Amino acid sequence: FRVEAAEILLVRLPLKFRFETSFGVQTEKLVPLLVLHGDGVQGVSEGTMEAAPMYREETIAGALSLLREVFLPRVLGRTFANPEALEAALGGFRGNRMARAMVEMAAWDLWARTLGVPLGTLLGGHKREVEVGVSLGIQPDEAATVDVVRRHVEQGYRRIKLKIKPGWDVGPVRAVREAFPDIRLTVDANSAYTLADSGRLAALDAYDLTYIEQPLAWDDLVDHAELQRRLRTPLCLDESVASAQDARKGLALGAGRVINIKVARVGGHAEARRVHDVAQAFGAPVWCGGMLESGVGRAHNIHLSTLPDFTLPGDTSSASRYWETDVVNEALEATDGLMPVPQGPGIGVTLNRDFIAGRAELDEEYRA
Ligand code: OSB
Ligand code: MG
Repeated sequence: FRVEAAEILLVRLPLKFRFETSFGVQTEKLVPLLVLHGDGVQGVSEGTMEAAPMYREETIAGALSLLREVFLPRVLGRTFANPEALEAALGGFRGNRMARAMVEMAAWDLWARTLGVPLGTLLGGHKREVEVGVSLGIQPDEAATVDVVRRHVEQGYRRIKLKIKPGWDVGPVRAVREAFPDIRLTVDANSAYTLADSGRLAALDAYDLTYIEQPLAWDDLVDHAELQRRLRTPLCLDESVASAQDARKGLALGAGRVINIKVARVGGHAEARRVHDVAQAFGAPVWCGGMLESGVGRAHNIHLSTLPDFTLPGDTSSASRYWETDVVNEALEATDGLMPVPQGPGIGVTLNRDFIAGRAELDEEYRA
């Protein structure tokens, strides 16, 4: 495929719920989109970095500047045999995987549309629907937590993940477990603890959690391995895994027994598939994490989740939970905790150009 032109769009979407995590409170989402044009088709991707470097080190401003100055000039006007060849053209640069992933993921969509097949099929997946759960933010108190969990259990979500932080952990987990003895329950700390808190975290062993996600530092594997030795509950790595090599090191060290794969965090679909393959070789289950994506990133996540080792429910819940109006025309809605894989070519969704035009804070076009 040949990359003829590129568009960078930036849309601000109000979130339908207040999302509180150990990072702080989020009420809206800035969504950077990249469209690559070639051979009469277009491919689209979503950047999952945020305005400030809270989750990982990347930022929207940094990513857009890299796209304009470094990455797009290396792909515009060029022909690639496949998305891996494009990935290799950007492979000499360090870090900035979410920014590189914008180019790589748009290229996969473009390539799949060129071939007329769904992206999941091209990646090697077979599922027609994928199991999903929800990630629930920190609530004002335990009663509100039990309420919000009840609403989502009633909707059929197959796993409930509670955000925790020091001082907001054993209490809400105990309350939810007592109210729902049989649900698949997990917690996510987004790096809010240190090894000094291992006693507190070990107290969570009493609540039959499927895993504890990223309790320790975003760039750590060694302390996670020490913590895992002190806990019965499996640890799940999120922030700490930026590549298949990180996944290998983390699993070999015993830093965790489960991996949350976020496509953009690891640099795109090709690397995400390598992380999946490493985890599978270690016998470790993976699941697809979310970054409060619009329909574009959400559709990419659904397609990736069709690979066989995605055996735990992902974060890719219904788009209507997040947005009044999405940037894509198609609804991405789960029923009974099952999200259908959009079956058109590529990611199977199309941009709602009128809605985007009305809201775009940036709308730039680049040609070879
Ligand atoms: O750690 O999984 C995380 C959102 C922003 C940053 C980090 C995380 C999250 C989520 C959201 O948990 C999951 C979703 O998309 O619903
Ligand atoms: Mg997480």
